[in-house]
Amino acid sequence: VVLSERQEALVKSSWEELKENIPQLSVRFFTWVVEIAPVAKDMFSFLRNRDEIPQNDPILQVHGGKVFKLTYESAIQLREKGVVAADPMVKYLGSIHIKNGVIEPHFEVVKEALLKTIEEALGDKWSEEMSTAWAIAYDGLATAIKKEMKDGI
Ligand code: HEM
Ligand code: ISQ
Repeated sequence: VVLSERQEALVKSSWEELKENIPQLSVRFFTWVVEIAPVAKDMFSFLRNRDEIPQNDPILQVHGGKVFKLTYESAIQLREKGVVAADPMVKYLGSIHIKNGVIEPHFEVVKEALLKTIEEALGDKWSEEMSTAWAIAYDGLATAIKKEMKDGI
């Protein structure tokens, strides 16, 4: 088993809480990405040529929210099938990230930022075990996307 029932439950319960706050969460998520890897700023159209992370940019909020939601859905897939399927969404994400100049090492940056954002958002409800569960879900999704990036479209 890649993800235990208990780990899946931890991701599910925390997602229920996180999803109530996607706009703020997305802003924090991007803030962490830029803090960890300042060069990443120039990759995103809505961050380029700006001094600060925009607090009310709908694209930023939707894209940020999608990363959380897709990671959550990957936890369920990993629990059920042990692998994240190369569905049309994963294929699309492979091509969009290639186009935007994303390379493999960037995935570690986004992973770290995602985990920090979750830790900060959950406060007392956060645990090491929960963080590990999200990390496994993210790695499964990242592996699927990176494979599409490598294989090309
Ligand atoms: C765009 C998800 C990793 C950089 C997007 C979009 C989604 C997404 C949903 C929007 C696509 C669209 O509808 O146009 C994910 C997921 C990731 C991931 C689920 C990991 C599991 C990364 C990494 C980087 C990155 C590692 C590198 C820093 C970008 C950029 C865009 C993008 C530059 C285009 C944003 C723009 O419109 O300017 N990503 N992403 N992503 N992502 Fe990611
Ligand atoms: C990567 N791709 C899309 C959106 C994102 C938001 C925050 C951090 C990384 C991201």
